[in-house]
Amino acid sequence: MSEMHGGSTTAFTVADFKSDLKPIWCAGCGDYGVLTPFYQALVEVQADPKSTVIVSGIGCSGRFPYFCNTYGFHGVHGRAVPTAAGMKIARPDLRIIAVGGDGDGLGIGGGHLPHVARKNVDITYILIDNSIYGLTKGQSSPTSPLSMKSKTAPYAYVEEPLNPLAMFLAYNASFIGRGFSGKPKDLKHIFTEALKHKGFSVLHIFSPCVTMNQQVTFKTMNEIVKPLPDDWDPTNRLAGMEKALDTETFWTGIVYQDKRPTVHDRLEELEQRSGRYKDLDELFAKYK
Ligand SMILES: Cc1ncc(C[n+]2csc(CCOP(=O)(O)OP(=O)(O)O)c2C)c(N)n1
Ligand code: SF4
Ligand SMILES: [Mg+2]
Repeated sequence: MSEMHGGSTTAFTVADFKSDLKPIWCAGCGDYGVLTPFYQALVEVQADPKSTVIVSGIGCSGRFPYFCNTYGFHGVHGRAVPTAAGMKIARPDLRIIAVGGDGDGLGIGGGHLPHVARKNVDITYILIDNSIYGLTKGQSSPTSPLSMKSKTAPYAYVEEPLNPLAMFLAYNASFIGRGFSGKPKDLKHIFTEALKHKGFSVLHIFSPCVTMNQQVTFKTMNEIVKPLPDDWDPTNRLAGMEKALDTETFWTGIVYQDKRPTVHDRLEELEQRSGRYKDLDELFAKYK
């Protein structure tokens, strides 16, 4: 907790965001490299733990809320994003962050993303991608590369992987970042900017599973991941799509940002313009 000194409040530190529970991920799991810069970004934006909620789906990555000293909601598989969006609609005063895996967010939960993106609900979504179902011990996921072996594809995976970055650009999410848990400094910056963004910020984070996936590893990711050039223009969506479709290099950084009204802004504007039914009792009375 931050301390009061003569009426002034000291800043929140990383210690304020760490819960008493130590992460129980396998030694070397990429998710540690996501959690640490995530704490640091919460410090950067001085998120108030008392008005911050972390919502997760099911998976190893879904354990995130346990390790954060904020409010938390460990929901059901594939429903982190709609749960977070619903929370934001009900409580726009809260900072809501959704976290989940590639199976959670792109498999069972994949249908929710375009709608939260087009509504531009003011939440942040961290998609932690290890190209495998980690928690359930190694089934192929929607981002497992073609030919990758797994518990469910003992000879070779015969399906094409999804391209989350290209999907988020096609959905026109208003903030899109990509990062790698092997580059925590870059991740801290990406998380910080995403948390500052007003609207739907979505982050695709490569985070190798060292236990269940011997084919998408820190070594293979290190070889293919590269930061976007310094003069990158994040307002150019078409250029972002070109980078997203690059199969030789996985470009990381803030790929795209569009500062546009959120669904709340638009509803407020509509309410003011129409001047109607500010008083709900008045509306209900019409139907008595
Ligand atoms: C409705 C439903 N279907 C299936 C499961 C089983 N299940 C739990 S986690 C999971 C996949 C986890 O993979 P991912 O989302 O990539 O997270 P990771 O463990 O890799 O972080 C599955 C299939 C479930 N809990 N609920
Ligand atoms: S199974 Fe994989 S994703 Fe899950 S904790 Fe272990 S290394 Fe991490
Ligand atoms: Mg996974």
